[in-house]
Amino acid sequence: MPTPRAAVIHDLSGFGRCSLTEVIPILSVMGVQCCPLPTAFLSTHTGGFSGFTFLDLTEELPRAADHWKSLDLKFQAIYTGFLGSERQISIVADFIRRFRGPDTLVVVDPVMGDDGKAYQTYTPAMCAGMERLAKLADVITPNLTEAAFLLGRDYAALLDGGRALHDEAALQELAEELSLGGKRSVALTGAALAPGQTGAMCFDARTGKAEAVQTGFVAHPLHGTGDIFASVLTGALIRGDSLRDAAALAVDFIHACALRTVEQNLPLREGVDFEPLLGRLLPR
Ligand code: PXL
Repeated sequence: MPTPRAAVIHDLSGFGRCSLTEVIPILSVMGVQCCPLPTAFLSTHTGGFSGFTFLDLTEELPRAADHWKSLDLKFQAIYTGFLGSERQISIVADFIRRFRGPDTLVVVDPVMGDDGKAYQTYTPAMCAGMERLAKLADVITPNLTEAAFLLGRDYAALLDGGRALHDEAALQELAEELSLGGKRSVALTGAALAPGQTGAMCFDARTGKAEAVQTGFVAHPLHGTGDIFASVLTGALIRGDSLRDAAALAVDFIHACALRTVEQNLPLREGVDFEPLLGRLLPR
């Protein structure tokens, strides 16, 4: 079988593991050729660092897309993440429309924020645009903050003062609501069925069912775990895993990476120490 190919639209942050520095090794080890379209180059990610540089690559994206079209490139998957400007929303939407084939899997990770707040470089207009972009997806992977933004709800109200956090039925309902009436699958991250756990609530548009996958919660603010989740999920979906199995692989992998990061007392803003564990994702 030819090696499957994924176009990945995400930023390249030089230090502090996240986005393309996670997506490329993860997809590669899972047997997927990763073709990156960087949305911006940053010296570090924007969480926990100040003074980072930010090179907006908006102008480059349509030029690169035109070149790829002239080469008639085909992709088994298109996976989009952190965007660098409001204008990139329509550019990325165009990319999806131009390159989506009948069997192309479109994963939109609606990267916008965490802990109820938008990331430093995200404006309200970009967040509104992300909601439109996510309508093109087969699968979305929001965290709870991004779920609130996508639904236009207040984060605190969405969590119902914390009650919704450990309520399986409420999380199932939320994932289903995010599916827009079953039009897209949803892997809602940061969904915990009980204290001391974390994981994802998955609504599978193919089966119409919502099911949680859980692992132990490592109680530290770790960076870049959402990008690892979406990368492992995309790699596993490309090789034919179900949404539930793909999400289970992703949460177990992140749990193992988080544990070794915390055990070694590594600086949390540098992201999880995932490289030594990449072998766990090798095709079985
Ligand atoms: O992990 C999400 C992410 C991706 N890219 C950049 C970020 C963040 C989160 O802070 O700053 C540049």
